[in-house]
Amino acid sequence: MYQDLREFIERVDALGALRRIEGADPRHEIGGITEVAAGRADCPALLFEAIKGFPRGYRIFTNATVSPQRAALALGIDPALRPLDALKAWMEKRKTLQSRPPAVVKDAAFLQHTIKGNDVDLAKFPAPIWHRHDGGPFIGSGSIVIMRDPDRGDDGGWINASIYRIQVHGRNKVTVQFDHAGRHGAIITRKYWDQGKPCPLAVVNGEDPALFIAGFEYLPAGQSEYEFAGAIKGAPIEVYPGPLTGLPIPAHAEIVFEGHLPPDTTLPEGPFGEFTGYYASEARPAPVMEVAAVYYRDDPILLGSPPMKPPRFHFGLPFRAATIWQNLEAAGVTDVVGAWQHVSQLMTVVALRQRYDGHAKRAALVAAAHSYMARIVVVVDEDVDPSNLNDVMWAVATRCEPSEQLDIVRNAWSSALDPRIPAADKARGITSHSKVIIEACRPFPWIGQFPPTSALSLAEARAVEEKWGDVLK
Ligand SMILES: Cc1cc2nc3c(=O)[nH]c(=O)nc-3n(C[C@H](O)[C@H](O)[C@H](O)COP(=O)(O)O)c2cc1C
Ligand SMILES: [Mn+2]
Repeated sequence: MYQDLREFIERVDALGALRRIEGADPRHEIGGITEVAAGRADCPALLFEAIKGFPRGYRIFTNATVSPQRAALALGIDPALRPLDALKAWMEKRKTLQSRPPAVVKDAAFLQHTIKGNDVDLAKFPAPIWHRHDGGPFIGSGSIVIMRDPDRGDDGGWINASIYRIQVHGRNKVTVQFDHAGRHGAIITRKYWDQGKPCPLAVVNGEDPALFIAGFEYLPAGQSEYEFAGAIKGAPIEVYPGPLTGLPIPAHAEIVFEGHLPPDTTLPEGPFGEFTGYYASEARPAPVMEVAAVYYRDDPILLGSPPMKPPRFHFGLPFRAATIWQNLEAAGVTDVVGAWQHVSQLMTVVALRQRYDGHAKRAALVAAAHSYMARIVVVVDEDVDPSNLNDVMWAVATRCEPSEQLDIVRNAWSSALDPRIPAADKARGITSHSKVIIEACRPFPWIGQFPPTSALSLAEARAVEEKWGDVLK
């Protein structure tokens, strides 16, 4: 397994999936190149070097895990697996993950350079303006925010380490955006602020991809993303206590900020292009971090992961579909052969071998319940590859009679980011939407009479590919 971001980049290079780009402008251009690359079938990872206006050594890495292959690599799963097989391998691995507490080490690569107090000037680092109408430069688009729950337990307290975007507002000020008050970072901040105390935190820009993945997972409060990342890697995350805050900071991190959020202090944050492909809101108040110290490695690499218009997404394997798949099994829904998400999580597909009438709907309702912001939930038979949108739409167009096999679930789980919820409704606190369930399965009562398919089965197609694939290259 790779040790840190640098080793991960080496592995990506060895797979032939890295492109080095010189001379790009952090204002719009780095974001634009990232978006175009992410929309291509080969979807390369990008290492921006010699960035316009900055010394050569300051680098930005984007599209890290946007392809299925690199998402698998980051999880320690064979990158040669087909996407659905890779997601299944992750679902199986996730079920039995062994939590690994971080290990405290005596030195840290990020201590190679330190800037403190009045010398802090964040303009030293290239912070892109990712999308045309963003409210400013965002140094953190895939950065991890580290905080300690002030209600300390015997083990020194719960450390939360998840992804919240970071906008730069001046020499030593950044904002941290919590999407809603239930985010663990928001809950912890509130606990300090309610006592009239500043909330200490560290921001890690350029972290281990396993931490990037852990930072996206919905883990319960009290559980540390560090332990989940250690579990992915099968080895503890090495941490070094921050010189000012004592917070455990990944020793191999590229660029680290340490500081605090002064009580009840905010600045207007955003707008920022969202993963739906829209701007969700105008600038809104967000907590302000006063950056007291910056640490960085030689030739530091910022990990950038801007939200982009679908189908581009931070992760080329739909991790939340793996959780849905796991939940279906845990709920007793048998014979699920696959789950996937398209349109950047906005559409969920479940494939299963129907055993009884109502089986498909049972799966659909569980999947719909767990589909954040997805308006479309589709169930297909076992012969349809849920990761292939063409196959899925073929099933929809040939097996689903709309007058019989569509259902609408109202007031279901969405978000303030949903572009289709009217602003006036959002102002009244509405963040739910409706979901359509499309049963694109052969109707169970006459499944035996359904016309047989003429195309190769998935297994037959694979056998042909194995024997004849080279001729077709
Ligand atoms: C690249 C990326 C950027 C994200 N940006 C934000 C953000 O700015 N604010 C936010 O609240 N959640 C953001 N998220 C989602 C959270 O990181 C995710 O829901 C996480 O589970 C929240 O962690 P928590 O449960 O510890 O609060 C982002 C996720 C990714 C992958
Ligand atoms: Mn958390």
